[in-house]
Amino acid sequence: MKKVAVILGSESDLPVVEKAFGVLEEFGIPYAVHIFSAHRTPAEARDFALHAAPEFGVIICAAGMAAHLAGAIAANTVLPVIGIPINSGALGGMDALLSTVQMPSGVPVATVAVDGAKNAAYLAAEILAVGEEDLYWKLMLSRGKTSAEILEKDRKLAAKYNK
Ligand code: RP5
Repeated sequence: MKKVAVILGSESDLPVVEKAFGVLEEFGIPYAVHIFSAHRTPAEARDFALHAAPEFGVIICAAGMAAHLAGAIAANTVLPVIGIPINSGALGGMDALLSTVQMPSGVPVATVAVDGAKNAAYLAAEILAVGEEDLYWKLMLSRGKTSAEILEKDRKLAAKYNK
């Protein structure tokens, strides 16, 4: 299976991004983690994007504030890029959200919610599952488990309150 690359704009993004690692591990997806910055290490970020294929199948980029990392990576690869806008500044993540999501036509970044690290990992898994039947069924089972858990909570709440 191809690996997922997880790139942080700064080490300060790690506490949020770590939540993605657990999801990738749950589904047995190999991954590698790096810190590259669109502004502080632009040459290294570009070089990584240029050489990410064929080892990697999806690239997750997390950045806050003027969050250009996902766009800068997407500019240099046609691998799918998922952006996680990080809430790390005075504007509560709205700055990073708009910087990440508003890409020009032809260079997409699939942007998840502010601090949405888990969904970035789930989306990466779904992209890889297109060519990995085992992974596809692991994701299906996980969805079924989540539904069953919610239905059980509904049953308990209904038994307690709905007289
Ligand atoms: C962004 O600026 C990083 O992704 C981080 O979210 C934010 C602040 O970075 P540090 O100043 O904490 O390194 O580039």
